[in-house]
Amino acid sequence: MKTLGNDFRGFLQEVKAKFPTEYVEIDKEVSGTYETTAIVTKLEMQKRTPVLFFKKVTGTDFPVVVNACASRSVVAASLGVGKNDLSDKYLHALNHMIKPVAVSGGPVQEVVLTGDQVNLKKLPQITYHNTDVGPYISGSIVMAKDPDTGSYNCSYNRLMVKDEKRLGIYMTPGKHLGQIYEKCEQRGKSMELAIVLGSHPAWCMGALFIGPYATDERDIMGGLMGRPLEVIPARTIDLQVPAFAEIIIEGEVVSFEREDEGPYGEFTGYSAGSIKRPYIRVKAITHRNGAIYQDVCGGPHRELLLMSTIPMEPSILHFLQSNIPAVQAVRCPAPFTLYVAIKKTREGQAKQVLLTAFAADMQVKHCVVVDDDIDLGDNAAVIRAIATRVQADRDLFIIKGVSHDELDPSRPEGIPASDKVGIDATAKPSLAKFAAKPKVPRDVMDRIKLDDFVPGLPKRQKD
Ligand SMILES: Cc1cc2nc3c(=O)[nH]c(=O)nc-3n(C[C@H](O)[C@H](O)[C@H](O)COP(=O)(O)O)c2cc1C
Ligand SMILES: [Mn+2]
Repeated sequence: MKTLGNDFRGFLQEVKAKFPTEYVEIDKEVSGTYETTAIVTKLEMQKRTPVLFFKKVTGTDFPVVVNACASRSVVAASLGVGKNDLSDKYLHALNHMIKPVAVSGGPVQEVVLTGDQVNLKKLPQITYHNTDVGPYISGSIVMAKDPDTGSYNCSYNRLMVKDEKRLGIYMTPGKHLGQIYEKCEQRGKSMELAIVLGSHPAWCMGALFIGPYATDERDIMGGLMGRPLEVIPARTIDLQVPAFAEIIIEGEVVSFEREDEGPYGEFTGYSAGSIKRPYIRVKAITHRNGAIYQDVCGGPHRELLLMSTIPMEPSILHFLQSNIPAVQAVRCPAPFTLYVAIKKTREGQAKQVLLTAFAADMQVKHCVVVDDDIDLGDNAAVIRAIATRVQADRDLFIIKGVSHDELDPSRPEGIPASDKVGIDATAKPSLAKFAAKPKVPRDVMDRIKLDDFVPGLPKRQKD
């Protein structure tokens, strides 16, 4: 099946045509200060997450799109599959990456603004929540290069609009962009960045791959699209940029300088305060004619959580399975939490899986391993496995003070580390030898017809 469009605007046109209930254009003027978030929040309260196209946002000429990746079926359709095949599609892309291709020109440079023409305040100024220090850009893919190997990295990093030409940036220490920045600082060089706005969902999902430092996420974007990402040289920095993006901000992170960044309402559902962090000097803004500004609502909203988990689950599954084939499935049910299902082949294997899971991504803080008779989508079933298959002294371990996301609000003051908890909730010594599960015999289930005994009852009853 084909992807929905080849770029952001092509995707939007096809969603509008093919999924009319998942796409809304809003004519009425809306403010970027809390109002777009209020609309997203009110719709989420009704379990609705359509793509929202705001035609007129106060103070800017750019229309704003939120929720491009807020529905699993729309993201799946954008990659040419049904929603149950999303994880398999991602795994396939990891095994069939496609490198970017240089093209001779692209619409993203139809308008080029440099020097005094650079003004971040002309872009939509979106403030999400009352704890945010001010407007942020949070729907952009940040691209940078390793200073030694030249290999590219892509990630999402919130950007605080400080003035016309400066952006604060939050790079989780230990994640790849932070590592590139550390290397650049050690060499006394600034780190050049291309900030990409208006990305096809395949680019978004590719950028959010969790895995080795050396993997170029653009190759996964290609794998997901089934065609290479087309790139052209940026105008003021030594980086390639996607030719068919909507807007590119070119800039550099200045070495050794720090300024306050935050507070900002985070994906954890908390606002962890303001910390001295690096900032970006913007050198150019380029964009398409009639460029569309892509936004992702900050904080624990549906789009951000889905964007994180859709790529995270197959990325971690890929890593675990390539080390331990007994691993069958994974799920990230909450921030910093991972469930893994295994078909256990020997004693001690679940603990080996736990140790490997902590190595898969530093954000894994609490990990539970269960047998594959447990449906990971059913939290109650996982909790029941913990209740009935775990003896804490035997099956639970804590590794104290391990590197972790500093946005964990429970971590000790000033220390970017957390205690990691592993729970082996598999049946011991094996599922086959564990206490029997009671069942009505198969032949009786087949023989008994409800209507013969309790006719006329409504099919479903409220609890
Ligand atoms: C909408 C959104 C916003 C994010 N904001 C940040 C951020 O501000 N800082 C950060 O370090 N990671 C942020 N992340 C998570 C990273 O983008 C993600 O962990 C990415 O895979 C890191 O790239 P890397 O594996 O190449 O280091 C965000 C993710 C999403 C979906
Ligand atoms: Mn990376």
